[in-house]
Amino acid sequence: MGDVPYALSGKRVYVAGHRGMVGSAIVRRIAAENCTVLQATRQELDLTNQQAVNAWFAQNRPEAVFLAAAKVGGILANDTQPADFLYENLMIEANIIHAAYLNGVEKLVFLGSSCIYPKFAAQPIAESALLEGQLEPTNEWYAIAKIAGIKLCQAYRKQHGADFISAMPTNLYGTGDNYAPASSHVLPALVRKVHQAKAENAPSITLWGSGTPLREFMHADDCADALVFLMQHYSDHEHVNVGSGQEVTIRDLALMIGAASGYQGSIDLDPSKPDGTPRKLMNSAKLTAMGWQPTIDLEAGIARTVAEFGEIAA
Ligand code: GFB
Repeated sequence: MGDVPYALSGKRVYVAGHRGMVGSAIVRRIAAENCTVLQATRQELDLTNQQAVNAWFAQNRPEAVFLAAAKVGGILANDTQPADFLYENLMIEANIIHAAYLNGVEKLVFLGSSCIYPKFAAQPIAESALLEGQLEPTNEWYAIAKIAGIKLCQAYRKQHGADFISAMPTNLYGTGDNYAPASSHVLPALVRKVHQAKAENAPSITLWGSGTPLREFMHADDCADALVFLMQHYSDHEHVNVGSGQEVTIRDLALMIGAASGYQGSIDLDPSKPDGTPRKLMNSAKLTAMGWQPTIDLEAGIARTVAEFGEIAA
């Protein structure tokens, strides 16, 4: 473990957002790194409270930080709670990044999202597409907050020499995901819809929108592995895309989930719900050129997720 540019071994590592899907995957992943994992629940530390964050950092003295705490949600939650998505995410990232600087954190990885890119960016989307065009309106609030997070990392690097980097994952799913219908992302939403339709012998499930948008999916365990890899190996100004290259239409995703669940019903559409961006496949060549690859393909990840939801729902 000592042969990487920034080894976690022996370090005090704070995982902000450790109860979330990505944060919990990071905690599982770094169990193998011989480090001390620091975490604080929402009751113990309100990340939107600057004083509380500063006091926690001063007391706990983390050396490395994974900034995976955020207000997240699917297309409908983003579209209907713009103030929460903008305010909470700006506060969380500004408080943590500034406290990390004040307390001499050696390395910080900030987690963003592929929605930071323009709605009609050239595909696959390279890191250089940032700020080249208009954002997708359903999630521009979240996107603006995440762009500000990238810029905070760059600014503290430029002004103070802080080793703060940013990773932009594609659409994620996995263990510990949110399955609440009104706020979840599409993959867990469809796992739940198919499960229910099968249990009730319903003839069909209903997709929001047209079913034609394309999305790229990655399992949270792969994402956590990439984030640890970047913390260990990457130190530069520009953010890094974290994608799988596995892109499907929403309709095909529903068919894959149906097949994995043994559900034979048909697909209806609800055009009153938004489609969002038509396509957001990321170009992850920068990451793969460093020597990192995902290991969980979409079919295997869906099978695992369907099985996990079956246990939750039982
Ligand atoms: O995953 P999702 O909610 O978010 O939706 P985005 C992806 C696509 O799936 C959209 C369609 O075209 C939805 O209309 N869809 C079909 C559904 N049925 C459903 C359903 O039952 N539930 C949901 N949620 N979608 C999010 C951003 O965008 O992506 C966030 O809002 C974040 O900010 C995240 O960036 C990664 O992929 O459109």
